[in-house]
Amino acid sequence: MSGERARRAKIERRTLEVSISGDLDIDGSGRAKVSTGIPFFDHMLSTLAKHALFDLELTAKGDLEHHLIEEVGIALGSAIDAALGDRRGIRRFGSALIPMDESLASAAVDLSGRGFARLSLGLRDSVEGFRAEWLEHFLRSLAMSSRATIHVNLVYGSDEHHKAESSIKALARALRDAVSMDWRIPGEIPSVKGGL
Ligand SMILES: [Mn+2]
Repeated sequence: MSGERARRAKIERRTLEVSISGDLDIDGSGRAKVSTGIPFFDHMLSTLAKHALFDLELTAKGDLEHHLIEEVGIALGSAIDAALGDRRGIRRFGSALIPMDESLASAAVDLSGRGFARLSLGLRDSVEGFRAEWLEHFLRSLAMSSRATIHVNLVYGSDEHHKAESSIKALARALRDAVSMDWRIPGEIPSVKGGL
């Protein structure tokens, strides 16, 4: 339940290097239609939407994969920020501990209004052609532009695919809680400062 305002935002970002468009509904049910031209990145974005219960449509084209990943992070984070509006009545915090086979990852989110990321994903090799450092780069861009404090840590794991996927699932599940409306405080800003 989100009150009267639909918590949706258009995704629109064009630079000389990339072109990104789409739609985000943070009160969705996890339906994703994602096309970035990078199969493993599509898999991670769809997984994020699925477990955060975001409806996400996103198409991205660009010159270099590195540019694309960074700009998608910025575009999606900006859409989350826009969909959240003034952040009244949200739960604000979320955390999760998620396994995937031998891998275990933890995530904690504070929709604080301050972009910050502390990431330790333990990725060493590329996954399906997706470079190890790209996932952290994406998450850092997402944290900054969504104005969220995001901590993601791999507790342990050995399969690179599982390490990445458990990390994204943990973040998704934490985000799902953090963006949810808290029925006990309708219309209230969950901060003693009075603003997020
Ligand atoms: Mn997978």
